Formats: sequence, structure tokens, C-alpha cells
Amino acid sequence: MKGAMPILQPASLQAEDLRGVWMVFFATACVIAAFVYALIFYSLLRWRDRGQTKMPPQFKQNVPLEITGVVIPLLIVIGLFYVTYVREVSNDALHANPYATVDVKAFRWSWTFSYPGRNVSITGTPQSPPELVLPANKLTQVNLYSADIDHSFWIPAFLFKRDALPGFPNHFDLTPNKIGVYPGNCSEFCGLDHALMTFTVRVVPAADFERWLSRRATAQCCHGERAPLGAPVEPRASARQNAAIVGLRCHPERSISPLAKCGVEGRPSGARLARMSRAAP
Ligand SMILES: [Cu+2]
Repeated sequence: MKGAMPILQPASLQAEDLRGVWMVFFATACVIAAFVYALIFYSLLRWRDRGQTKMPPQFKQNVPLEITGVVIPLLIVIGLFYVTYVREVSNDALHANPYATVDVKAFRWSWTFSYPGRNVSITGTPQSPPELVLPANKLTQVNLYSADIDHSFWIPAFLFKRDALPGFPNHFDLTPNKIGVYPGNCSEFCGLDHALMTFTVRVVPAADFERWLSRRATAQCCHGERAPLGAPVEPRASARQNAAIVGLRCHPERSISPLAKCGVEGRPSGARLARMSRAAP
């Protein structure tokens, strides 16, 4: 799994932007540190005790020096603020036509990742953390919700963290640009199993992403794997017949063809199909 030193190898376009801000801060801090240490060592060497008994010149104030000492730090802070503000505004802007959309819902103590319009929803548990699959080099818009209390969605490799607050959805764009698997977790202490509130992010080529979505949708739709529209309605029916019923629910046209499309072999009898159709909403 990647992401050990994400500041050196960020894995999204937005993170590369933020790394630029970090580099500006780091370089500024280095220059200031070098200046301060130079003054300290100069003073230590130049004014060290050589056994003189005479006091050095004493003065109470030096107005030009004091003004310089206020103005220079102020200019540095304003410059850093400007760099941060410009990058954050551009990073927070939402793209009008994202390639993909993901609804992320935090809850005590795991996550649900849903792909609106694609019939795919993945819910994790503390024992079985979910996986968020994203297309590489494509913009994904994330809608972040909380089902209960405050959580925080954090992907270190993307240098990205955003709070999940109940009643206040957050929206942001991510454009992963390095294929790989990255760790993610909740970074807001939210209770007993907070430490287990982890997930992984798998970044794959866009074509693989589309294939994964189709496979996952078919599995969920027709084979009862967290069927999005409810559990099978025929308790006494076989697994194959229940799959057919779920298939009917997934495909509102309620024809025979979706069953074949879903890979359900054979056809139920006319009477059974009619009963299934009545049972499906
Ligand atoms: Cu949490």
C-alpha cells in the first residue's frame, strides 16, 4: 500500500497543488531559520566575553529597526496567506461536469460509498473496511455526509481531509493521478471504534473503473449482494428464483430480457413470472 510519505509523492492533482503551498511554507521557514541562527552565532562570536570591563553602548530604542521588525514579518504572513488562499479557492471550486460522483456516508463506525445512478453501494464494517474505487486522471466529485455524529474523511496520499457533519453535507473534487491502493481513515475521534473506521482507496484506469462499476452493479442487482432495492420477496423460492425477482426490481421494464442480461439461466414459468412481477414494486 502506498502513501508512507504523501507530501513527497502526492497522488492527486489537488494534492500536487497543496504540496506547492507546503513547499513555499517550508522554504520560507528555512530562510527565516537560517537568518535567525546566523544572527545568534554572529552575536555569540562577535560579542563574546573577552575580559573587558567596559559596558557596551546602551540604547533604549531604535525606531527604524523596530519598524523593520514589524513590517517584514507582516509581509511574510500576508504573502503566505495569499498563496494559501489562492490555492484553496481553486481546490475548493466544484467542477460542473465531473466524470464520476461518489456519495460518502460516515457512520459509527465505518463508511458507505455509493455511486449515484450506477446502482452500486458498498458498506463497510469495523471488521471489514470498505474500498473506495476511483478512476485515475478523471475528476470525481464527492458528496460527504454523516449519518450520526461528527467524523472526518481523510486520505493522506491525497493530502486531503474534510469533516463529515450530520445535517451539513460537504462537497469536493478529487482527481487521483497515480494508480495504486492508499489508506484512508476517520481523523475525528468519534467513539469506541473510531480507530477501526478505516477504508482503502483503489485508483484504477478509467476503463477498469467502468468495468468494475458494471460488474458490481450486476452483482448487487441480480445476485442478492446487498441488493439495493430490498431483500428477495419470496422466502420459499430458490436462490435462482429470488435472483430473478431482484432482477425484475432492478429493471423496471419487467421483461424477460433483464433476466438473461443478468446471467440468470432459464426462464421461470408464465404463472411464476406473473407472481414475481406482482411482488416486484
Ligand atoms: Cu469517525
